[in-house]
Amino acid sequence: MVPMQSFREYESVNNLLSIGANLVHTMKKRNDIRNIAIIAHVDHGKTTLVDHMLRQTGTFRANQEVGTRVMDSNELERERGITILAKNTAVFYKTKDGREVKINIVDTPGHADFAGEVERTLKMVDGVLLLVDAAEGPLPGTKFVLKKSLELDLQPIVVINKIDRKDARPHEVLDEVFELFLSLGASDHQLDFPTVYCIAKQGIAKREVEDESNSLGPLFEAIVAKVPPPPGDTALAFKMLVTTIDYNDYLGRLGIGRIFQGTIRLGAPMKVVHRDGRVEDARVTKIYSFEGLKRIEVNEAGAGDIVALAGMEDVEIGETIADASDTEPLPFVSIEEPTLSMNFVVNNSPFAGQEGKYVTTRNLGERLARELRSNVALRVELTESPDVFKVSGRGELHLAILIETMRREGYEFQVSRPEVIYKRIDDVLSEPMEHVIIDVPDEYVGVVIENLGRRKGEMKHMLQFQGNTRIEFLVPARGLIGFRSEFMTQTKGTGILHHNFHGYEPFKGEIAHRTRGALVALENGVAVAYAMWKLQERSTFFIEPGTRVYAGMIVGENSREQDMVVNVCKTKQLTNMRASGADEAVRLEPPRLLTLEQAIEWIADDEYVEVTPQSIRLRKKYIDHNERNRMSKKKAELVEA
Ligand SMILES: Nc1nc2c(ncn2[C@@H]2O[C@H](COP(=O)(O)OP(=O)(O)OP(=O)(O)O)[C@@H](O)[C@H]2O)c(=O)[nH]1
Ligand SMILES: [Mg+2]
Repeated sequence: MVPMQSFREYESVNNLLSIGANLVHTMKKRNDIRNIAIIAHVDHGKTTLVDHMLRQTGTFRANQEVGTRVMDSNELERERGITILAKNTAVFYKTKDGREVKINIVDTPGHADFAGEVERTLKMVDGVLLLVDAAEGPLPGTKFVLKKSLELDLQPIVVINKIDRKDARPHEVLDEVFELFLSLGASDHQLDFPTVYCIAKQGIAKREVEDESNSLGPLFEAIVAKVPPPPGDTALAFKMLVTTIDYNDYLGRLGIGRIFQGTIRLGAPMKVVHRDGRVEDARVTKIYSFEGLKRIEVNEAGAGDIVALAGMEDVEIGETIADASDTEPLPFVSIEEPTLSMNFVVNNSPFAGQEGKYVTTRNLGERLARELRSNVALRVELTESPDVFKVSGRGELHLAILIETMRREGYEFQVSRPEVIYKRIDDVLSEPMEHVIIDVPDEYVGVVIENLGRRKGEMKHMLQFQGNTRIEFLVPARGLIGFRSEFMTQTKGTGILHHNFHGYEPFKGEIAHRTRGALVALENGVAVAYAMWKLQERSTFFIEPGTRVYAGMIVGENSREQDMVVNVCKTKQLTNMRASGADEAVRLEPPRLLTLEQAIEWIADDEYVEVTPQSIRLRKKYIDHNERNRMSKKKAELVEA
C-alpha cells in the first residue's frame, strides 16, 4: 500500500512537456493520480471490470473469498443485478516503468433511469472508460453517456468488452463506436481515442484482439498514459466540488468530491458555498481517501484527489467547500429534467397503519426531503392537498426503486399512475420521447411493430442479421408504460429492449392505456378459494385465497373493459367446506401476483397502488362503491360536456 504522504507529492507537467507550452506552464498536475469514470449502456460489464481492477491491484488478501460485482453493494442492486448508484473506489497501480499511480474510479449505472448518477459524477474525473459489448455494439445508453462525457471534453478510452462471447464482432463494433463519435460531433482529438479489448469477467485486457494477455495490465497502462493527470495546484486556496453525499452513523453527512485546488487539513475551518449563494462556516472533522472498498482516514489531502469530508452537515450535491480567502463557487453540471411523475399519497386505505412504521404526512414529507439531498435527478412538489406529494423522476424504475427502498425502511403510502411530464415548447404542447432499440427473432417483428404502432411509435431503422432483426423506434415515453411486460410475453422472452430519453416532441395524440377493467372486492373479509373459483372464468386474480381484502380493493383483472365488483369472500353454503384457504375441491388457476413495477404500470387514473413493508395492494381511489359510481358518472358528464 502506498503511504498517504504521497498525496503531497506532485509533479508539474511543465517538467515533462516541452518548454513551448506556455498555457500549461502555470498549471500544476498531479501525475501520481488519474481520475476516471466507467460508463456504458446497461449490463456491458462495468462493475465486473471494477472487480478485476480491484483484485489485480492487491485490494483483497491472497486467499480472501470475494464475490462478484462487489461495488453493487446495496440490497436492491444485488437483488436486481444492476447498478443503481454511482460509487467511488480507488486502486494503486504500479506502472511498467515502476511508478505508483493512484487511480480513482467511479463505477456508474448504465440503466437510463439512473443517468442522473452519471451526469453528477462526471465532474470528478478527467477521463472515461467507455465500455461497449463486443456483440451488442453501441446502444442508446452508450450514446447518452458518451454525449455527456464529450460535452465535458473528458478523454475517452474505448473498451470493447466481452470479446469472449461467441457472437462477438469486436472490429465491427469498433467501427460502430467510431461512427457514434462522429455522429455526436466529436473533435479530431476526441476521435483519436485509444482502444482496449477486454474480457472483464476474466480480468483480461489487450491492445489488439490477437494479443496474448492474462491481466488488465494493458488497460491500466492506457489509463496512465492517455488520461490526463488532474490539475492539482496544492498551493492555491482550497476548493472542492461535492458530487456525492453519503451518511455515516457516527459522523453524519459526508461530502464526497474532487479537490480542484489547494490542500485540506484536519480541523481546518472552511466555508460551505451553497447554491443559493449563502456561505456557511464549517470545520473538517474527518478526511477520508478511497482505497479499494475502504475509506482510509488521512490528515490531509491535496488537489487532484477525490476525498470524503465530514463536518459539513448542510452541504448538498453541487456545492463548493472552499477556503475563506476564495469562496467563488465551482461550476456544477446541469442535470437533465425529470420526465415522469407520480403522486405519493398518505395511506388512507382501511388497512392504513397496520403494517408500516412510518405512515403520517410528516413521515412521508421528511423522507422525501431527505431523498432530494442525494437523488439529484428527483423532484418533489407539494400539491393542493397536504397528503399528496408529486414526485418526479427520470423513469418508472427510478421511482420504483425509491418506492421499494422506502417500503423496506418501514414506510407505508400509496402511489398513483405515472404520468409523463409535458412541456410547452414555442407554445406547442410537447412530450418526452424515447429512443427504443429492439432485438427480436424475425418471426416477432410483426407483432412488435404493431404494438409500438398502437403506442404511437415511429419506426426509424430496421436491420436484419442471422435470423434476428434490430428495429429502432422513437416512441412517446407514455407509450412505453406497460410495454416491457407485453413485449416479453409477445416475444416469449426472446426479445431484448433498450430505451433512452431522446428529447421533447409535439404531442402525438391519445394512446389507449388498459383494455381491461378491474375486479373490485365488494366487502371486507378474507378471499375464499370457492368464491374465486366461481369467478375465474371471467377474470385473472392478483391475490391468493386467504388474502385479506377490503371493499374497493382491486383483486384482479376483468376480461372485459368495465370494472366488475365481485364478492371474493363468499363461502359455499350448505356444505361443510372450509371457509378460507386453499381448498382441494376447487382447482384455481395460479394468480398473477404483480410486482411493484407491474402494479404501477397496470393501474389507471382512478386507482392507487398501496405500498407497505409487507404488501403491495391495488385499490380504487374511491373505495365506496356508490361514491365511485357517482364520481365516474360525473367524469363522463364532464368529458361529454
Ligand atoms: N461473456 C462475458 N460476460 C461478461 C463480461 N463482463 C461482464 N459480463 C457479464 O455481463 C453481465 C453484466 O455485468 P455487470 O458488470 O453487472 O454490468 P454493468 O455494466 O455494471 O451493469 P449496470 O451497472 O447495471 O449497467 C454479468 O452477467 C457479467 O457476468 C465478459 O467479459 N464476458
Ligand atoms: Mg454495474
